[in-house]
Amino acid sequence: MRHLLGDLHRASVSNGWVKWQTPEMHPGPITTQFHADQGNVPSPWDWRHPHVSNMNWLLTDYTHADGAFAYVPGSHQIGRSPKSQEEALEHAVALEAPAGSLVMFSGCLWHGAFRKQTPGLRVSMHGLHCAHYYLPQQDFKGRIPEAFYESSDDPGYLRMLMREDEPWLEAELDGTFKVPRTVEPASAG
Ligand SMILES: O=C(O)CCC(=O)C(=O)O
Ligand SMILES: [Fe+2]
Repeated sequence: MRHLLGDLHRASVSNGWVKWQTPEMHPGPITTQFHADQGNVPSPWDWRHPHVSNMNWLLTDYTHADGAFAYVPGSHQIGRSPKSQEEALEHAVALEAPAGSLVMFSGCLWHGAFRKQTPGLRVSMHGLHCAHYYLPQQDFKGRIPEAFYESSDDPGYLRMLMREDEPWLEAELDGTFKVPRTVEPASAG
């Protein structure tokens, strides 16, 4: 994540994905539609400096038939989202990897998932991280129990991910109003 986003970055969202056999009524070869995770940022993007980056921790084996992550090699350098599903599907490949693998990718990469043709579950944990200037999807600050930090091998890094070192968006800190002002309050003289 430091390589992709720089030393200072934040956790945006952390969630678990559970997929089961794709029902016959679902059309086409794809379940998760092709997208880039920073697709809500206007393009063109500087692919050398992604706004977000993702990690998928695979808890079951990924094969094409098991509904693997699908991605377009080299698409992270195009600098925009796919214009259509077909544009991405034409060049998409399956990411096949055993359970326990950690898949890391830039927010510029075009990706989705192939339909799951087999019974059973596909299970993964996804952790989207974002640049320090980007609004995270979840507000972790002040919500993580201290014991969690104490049990971490790298509590400083975890605190940074959770924005514990960031002073903004607090109405008050040490009795002082923290929101930046353009006009001095009357009481200041
Ligand atoms: O595995 C999938 O279904 C897609 C994952 C994805 O889009 C993501 O983690 O951002
Ligand atoms: Fe995604």
